[in-house]
Amino acid sequence: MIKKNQLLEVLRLFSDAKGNYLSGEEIGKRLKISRTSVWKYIKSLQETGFIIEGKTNIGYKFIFPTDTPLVIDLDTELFKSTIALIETESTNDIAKEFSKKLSENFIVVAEKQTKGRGRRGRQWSSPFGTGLYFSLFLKPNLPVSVIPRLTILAGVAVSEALDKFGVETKLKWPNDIMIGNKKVGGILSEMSLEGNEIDYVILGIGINVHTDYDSFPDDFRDKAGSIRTETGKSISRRELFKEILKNLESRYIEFYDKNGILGEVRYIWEKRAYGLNEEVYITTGEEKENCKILGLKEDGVLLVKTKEGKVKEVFAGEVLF
Ligand code: BTX
Repeated sequence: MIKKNQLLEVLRLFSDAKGNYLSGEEIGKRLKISRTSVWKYIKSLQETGFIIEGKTNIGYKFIFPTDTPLVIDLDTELFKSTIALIETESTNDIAKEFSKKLSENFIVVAEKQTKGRGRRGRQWSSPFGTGLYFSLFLKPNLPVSVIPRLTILAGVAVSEALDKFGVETKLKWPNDIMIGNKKVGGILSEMSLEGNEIDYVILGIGINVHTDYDSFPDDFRDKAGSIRTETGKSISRRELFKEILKNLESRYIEFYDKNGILGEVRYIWEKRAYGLNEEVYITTGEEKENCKILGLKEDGVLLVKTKEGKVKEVFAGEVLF
C-alpha cells in the first residue's frame, strides 16, 4: 500500500501538471521497485478508479483525480502520522484498528469507503474520487463530559475552512453541514473509555466535494448535494483538506487549553445554525415534538422552545423540518 501511495505521489508530481509522461523505468528507480512491479501497481490503481494513461515506450501520465487528498504534505503539529488509503471500509474503523498500535494523534484518509458510516448504524455514501473522507484520532486528556462538544467544534472548523473557498455553509445540529437545504457533509464522533477516562476520540468527517446527484442512492438523493452541485464551484479536495486540518488544529488546541470550553465557537456555530428561530421537529427516539430552535448552550446542547413556551435542552436526537 505504501508503494502504491508513493507511486501516486511520484506520478502526480512529475507527470500531470507539465503534461509529461514518466517512464516505468524512472518510476521504478525512484521507488526502488522493478518495472514489472510498477506495471502491476499501476494496473491495480486503474482498477480502483484512478485514470493513469500509459503509452508504449514512453511511460505513464496521471490524469484523474488530480486533487487526490491522499498525497498531501501535511503541515500539522497535532497529528504525528497519516494513513492514506485508496479504498477502505470506513476510516473510523481503521482509526480504531490502529488505536492499539499508535499512541499519538494520527489521521486516516481514503479515496473511497465501501462501508462509510453515519450515526446510529446509518450509511455514509463515499464514492471514489469525489469526496473527502477522513478520521482524526485524538487522545485528549479532557473530562468525558466535554467530548460531545468536539462535533460542534469540528462543524465550525469545516464551515470556516469552506469560507476561504467562497462556499457558504450552515450547520444543522448536531452534525450536518448544509448548503441551502442539501446535506453536503457530516461528522461522526466516537469515543472509547478506559474506566471513567477517555482512551481516545475519533472525529470522522465526510464532505461531498464534486459528487453528482446520480452517485447518491435513491433513498436520500433529494436531500444530498455536493459543493459542486450546490455552488457550481470545483474546489481542490487536497487544498480543502489542508485548510480544514489547519483550522481544526488551531480550534482544537484552543479548546484543549481551555479544558474543553467552546467559548466563541459556540457563537460562531449559532450564527451559522441551520433553522435558527425556525419551527422544527425534534425527534428523540420515538417522540417527535414541534419546537423553535433558540441556540446552543456552552456544553453543545441544543436549546429549543416548545409550543407551550417551555425552554428545553436537547442532548441527543435529530432536527427535522
Ligand atoms: P448521519 O447519521 O447524520 O447521516 C447519515 C444519513 O445521511 C444517511 O442515513 C443518509 O440518509 C444520508 N447520507 C448518507 N450518505 C450521504 C452523503 N454522502 N451525503 C449526504 N447525505 C448522506 C453523518 O451521519 C456522519 C457522516 C460521517 C462520515 C465520515 S466519512 C469518514 C468517516 N468514516 C466513516 O465511516 N464515517 C465518517
